[in-house]
Amino acid sequence: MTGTSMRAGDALLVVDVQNDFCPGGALPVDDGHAVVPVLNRWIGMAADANLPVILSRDWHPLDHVSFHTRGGPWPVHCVQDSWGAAFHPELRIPDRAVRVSKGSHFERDAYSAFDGTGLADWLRRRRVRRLWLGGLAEDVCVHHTALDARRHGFTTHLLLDATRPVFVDRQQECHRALREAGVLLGSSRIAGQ
Ligand code: VGL
Ligand code: ZN
Repeated sequence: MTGTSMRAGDALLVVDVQNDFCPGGALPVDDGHAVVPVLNRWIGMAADANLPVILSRDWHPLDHVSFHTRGGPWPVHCVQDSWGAAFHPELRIPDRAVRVSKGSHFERDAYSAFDGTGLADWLRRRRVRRLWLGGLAEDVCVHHTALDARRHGFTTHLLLDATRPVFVDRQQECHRALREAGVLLGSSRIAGQ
């Protein structure tokens, strides 16, 4: 397959490609930064075709309930306005990209970019029917975002070469759950890039 496979009705959703999820960050994903060049190609394709590009970010207040300091499962990460919460500096973000922040409630975590953000309604208003998805982390926020995308009725393609897991041993189980939910697993290569 050659050429772009993005078309009218498509959008690109880039999940949490933030410093804290890359090597050197507070909650690093192995090889997390490797998703950046792959996603940059997709961002370029979407922008060229005038299709929506959405970037979600984990955006926690200080003292968030998910932090170890509060008895939560994660080290302090993606604190609002910190270096760790910033998008990876090599991510080529178009001016018109839409940013979606999540996890900002003190007492409640949000793994999905759809959780409490209004994203599904916004996509529907833009006549989006199909989503191409990548980012970090594959087994946490990308996973929950992909499941929610299906729940909201979007055709959902997860780009496996544009995502990396925190826990590699959970990857197969995650893939199974996604397939059962109807998420299409592919790579940029077979998708035309
Ligand atoms: C994430 C752990 C905690 C993610 C967010 O973006 O995958 N993982 N908060
Ligand atoms: Zn978080």
